Amino acid sequence: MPQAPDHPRLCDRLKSTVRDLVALTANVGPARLRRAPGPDEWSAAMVIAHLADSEMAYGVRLRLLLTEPRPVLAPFDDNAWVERFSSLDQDPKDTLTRWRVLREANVRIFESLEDTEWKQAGVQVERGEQTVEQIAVLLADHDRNHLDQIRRTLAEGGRG
Ligand code: NI
Repeated sequence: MPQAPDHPRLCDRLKSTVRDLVALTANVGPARLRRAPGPDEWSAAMVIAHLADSEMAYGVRLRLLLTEPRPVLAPFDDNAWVERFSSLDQDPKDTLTRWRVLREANVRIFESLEDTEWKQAGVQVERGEQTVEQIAVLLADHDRNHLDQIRRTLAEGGRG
């Protein structure tokens, strides 16, 4: 069995990735954030929108897990969400602010949890059982993957 995650460390990871993304995009203008590296690839702005919308969806799951017995956790089509919603914010920095605020609210919930609450589970239609703890680990890993993606995208995007 994998080792149980260290909860305070997990909460620190969830806080640090937001700071890292703010730093990573601090000197990057909106046009460059919106530039996709290729025809079927996400721009940095689209990835940030994906992070913000995922935070909202996982925030709902988290709240259901903590207030209902074995809730059903509905899946969502992340590509369709990015296509439909990612261009609606005026400035990608507004999207980043949205992610930060949603993340801070979710971290406050994670930091408030009793040991037993971390183990509360629901059923994700596509993946089977999912616990509060798994959602926290998933978010932290998801952050890391998408921050790497943004780092690569901005490096490839080069000047301008
Ligand atoms: Ni993703």
